[in-house]
Amino acid sequence: MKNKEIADLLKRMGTLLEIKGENAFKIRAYYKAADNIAGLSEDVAVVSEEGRLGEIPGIGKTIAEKIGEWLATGQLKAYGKLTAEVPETLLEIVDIPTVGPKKAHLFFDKLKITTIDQLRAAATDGRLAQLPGVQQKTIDNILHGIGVVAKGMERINRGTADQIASEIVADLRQLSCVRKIDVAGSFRRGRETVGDLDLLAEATDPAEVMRVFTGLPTVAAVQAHGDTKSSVRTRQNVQVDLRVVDGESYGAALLYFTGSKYFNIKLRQIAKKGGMKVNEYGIFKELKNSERKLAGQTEKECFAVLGLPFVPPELREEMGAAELFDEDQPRRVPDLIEQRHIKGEFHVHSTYSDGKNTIAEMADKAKELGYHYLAVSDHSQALRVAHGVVEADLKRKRREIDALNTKEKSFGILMGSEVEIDTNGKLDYNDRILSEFDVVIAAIHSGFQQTSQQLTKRLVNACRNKHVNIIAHPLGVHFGKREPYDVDFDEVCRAAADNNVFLEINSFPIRLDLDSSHVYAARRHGVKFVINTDAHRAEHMDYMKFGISIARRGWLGKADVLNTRTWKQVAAALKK
Ligand code: DGT
Ligand code: CA
Ligand code: CA
Repeated sequence: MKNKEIADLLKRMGTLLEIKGENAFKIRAYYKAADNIAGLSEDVAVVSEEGRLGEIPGIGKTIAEKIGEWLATGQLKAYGKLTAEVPETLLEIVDIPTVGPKKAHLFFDKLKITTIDQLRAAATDGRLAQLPGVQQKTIDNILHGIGVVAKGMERINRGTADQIASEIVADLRQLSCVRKIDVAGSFRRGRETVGDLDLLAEATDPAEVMRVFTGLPTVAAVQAHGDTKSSVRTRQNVQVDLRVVDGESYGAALLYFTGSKYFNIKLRQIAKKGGMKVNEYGIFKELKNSERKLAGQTEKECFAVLGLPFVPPELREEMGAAELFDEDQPRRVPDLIEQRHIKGEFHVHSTYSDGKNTIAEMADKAKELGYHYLAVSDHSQALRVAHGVVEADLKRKRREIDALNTKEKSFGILMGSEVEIDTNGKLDYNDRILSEFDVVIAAIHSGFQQTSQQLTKRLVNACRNKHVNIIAHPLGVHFGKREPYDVDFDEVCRAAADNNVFLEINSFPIRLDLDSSHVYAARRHGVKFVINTDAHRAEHMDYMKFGISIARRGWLGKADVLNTRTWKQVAAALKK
């Protein structure tokens, strides 16, 4: 389906028109059309072919023609004309935190700024400061934002990495000469962001694998093309390395290329003490004038000959791994949480706020995933941009949930809410309303610029409210836009643990918040966790796997996570 591509194109047009300073009607038309196509369950190509584009709300004749042109030719003349006037690089400027289309228009209109470099220059040489309404604080925020964006471009988020890796792996798996293929590196260790992708394969015809790999449609440039090793850059500008090795060495190579570097060094030290040597070909016993291979085929036997327990990839980091190998008192390898333990989740949205699917549709997806329960937690009233639910609509939502539940025996829909914590730490619904939800999630969506003390106080206040069960995305991370808040995390953890509040691991790929290092730290404070997806569409519930990776990297077992329990156990665990 081309829906997403078309929606993106229309949204880009809307933004560029806004920067150009077109009239508001025209701009809104593009945004609205983009939104409605993104939310369409049908293939827009089919709708277009059947001449039904006009039936989609917000799509008039002009936009319908443009969609038709793009579907037929893969191009849009109007877009080419527009970007000749307002270059596409302006879209990068709009994406800088605190900038947006209005400021981009101002900078473009008054200073002819079209690139991030030009904006940085104008911010530092004093030209921005001369524009109307631009304060020093605005300029500081923009410079900080440019730094965050630059950092975000160095690494890719896990969602993007997952998409690229699964496509390439699926393509290569189809070759009959490929016997095994795995993604190694930081991706296999479950990291929240990935520098590049490292693939490893066993194949009877390595040259054929290299030929197909370097010729994949997603490849934009081939950086190296060897007999058993190649590197490419994809169209999204992500580097992917692929190595083909013998079956005899597959386990050793997987171990080596999974890393981390720190972990590999540790293994080498341990091997050395036992008169052994580790490299990507195997584990060897060092003899007087020769060496003997002890293991290499599987990772498991490599660990075994080193006298070590199998260490799951997520734990092969500096954080924690040193303790696993402590000589006097090695820490036991924990039983980590697994995806199959998840019995439901608490943070998904429906059409009651800014979700694209109805409660019933979200519930169907949850059942498909084998869940026993699902809390539908829409935004609260103050979050207007996300159509927060006003009090009158809460009754309607409750009735709808009750009606759906009477038809079910083994699945329960819960009435939740994602309630705004305002800039003073007050919640957006009063206690009477809050007491009527089955589960209450508190969250911050505004006032990110506050001081560390203020932000800490807001989170702590929310924990102390007698109805709050969960703090959503506790550190406000937004990939490429916002770094974690600078809060007193220890204090937040204490407040959560003391008030029986669960900290969320938000699995949405641009959030991944808490991240694994904060999970690891919070667990030591006795904090309990919940893994949610923050789904705004049914298919977003598949993001659960990203949250599981973070939980595993943070050393969490099944018992540390609320949504591994049955609903009955959950109800008891939520009592404050
Ligand atoms: P990334 O790509 O920055 O997210 O992180 P990694 O861990 O995937 O790092 P990468 O792609 O440079 O290398 C993949 C693995 O290969 C790494 O985790 C361990 C192994 N490796 C790479 N270079 C070295 C090295 O110089 N020494 C050792 N012992 N291992 C290495
Ligand atoms: Ca890598
Ligand atoms: Ca690499």
